[in-house]
Amino acid sequence: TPIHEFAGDAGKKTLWVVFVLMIIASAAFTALSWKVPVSKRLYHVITTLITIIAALSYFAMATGHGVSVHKITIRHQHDHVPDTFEHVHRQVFWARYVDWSLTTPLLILDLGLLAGMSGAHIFMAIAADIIMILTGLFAAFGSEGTPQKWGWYTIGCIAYIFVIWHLALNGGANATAKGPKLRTFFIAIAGYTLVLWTAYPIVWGLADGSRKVGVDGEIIAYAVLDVLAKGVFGAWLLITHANLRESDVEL
Ligand code: RET
Repeated sequence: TPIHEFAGDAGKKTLWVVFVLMIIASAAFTALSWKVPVSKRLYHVITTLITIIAALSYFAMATGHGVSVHKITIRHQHDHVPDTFEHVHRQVFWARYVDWSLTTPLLILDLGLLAGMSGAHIFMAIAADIIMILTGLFAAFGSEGTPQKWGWYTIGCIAYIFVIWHLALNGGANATAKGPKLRTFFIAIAGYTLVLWTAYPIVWGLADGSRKVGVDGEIIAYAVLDVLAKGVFGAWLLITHANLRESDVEL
């Protein structure tokens, strides 16, 4: 009989709570956009789209649609006795990867525009980011015990380093050119982003990757990160932008 690793009550409740929080954030960001002229609303539009996509993804996960059951067979090798097999059925929330493949490029766009990065640099960071998320998806569905599972994960981590590289070097240099106020803000919000984003592959490694953390633990950890990386990030960006002329984008 397989071991079942499924969401319990705590996990299911958490998914609904985050769905509601993302709806509230989307409404609040929309209301904030009405306080600035249309020409200054680009960050509002991008950031609201981020929380709307997250709300949809959380709705899919909470209703049981954005999830599939991954059947894992673990082979235990022994001396002198035949191999034994352990079967695990674990929920994998693929909706997260749909969410991340859309929202992380939008978050990079927010940061790239804020810093005043060139189109080419923003695009390179987004390209690396999409590779990071897609390889994470392949890793999540890769068979247990196969080298390619952690291989995909490793490629994802390398892609992540490229994302950081572009944002830190090119973003940092451009933000500096825009003046000390913008530089200080960019360093603060990009540093905040760096800390939060780096927690995702760690959670992935402990939960999806090595299955040391159960499904509820995984849901709760990502829930906290998502609220901070999308909701709190968005509020911080939009409120600061309203009072920081150097953050204006002309497009
Ligand atoms: C994966 C696994 C492969 C290696 C790496 C990962 C990084 C994921 C990140 C996700 C960020 C998500 C955010 C969501 C919305 O707020 C795909 C877990 C490096 C950085 C910010």
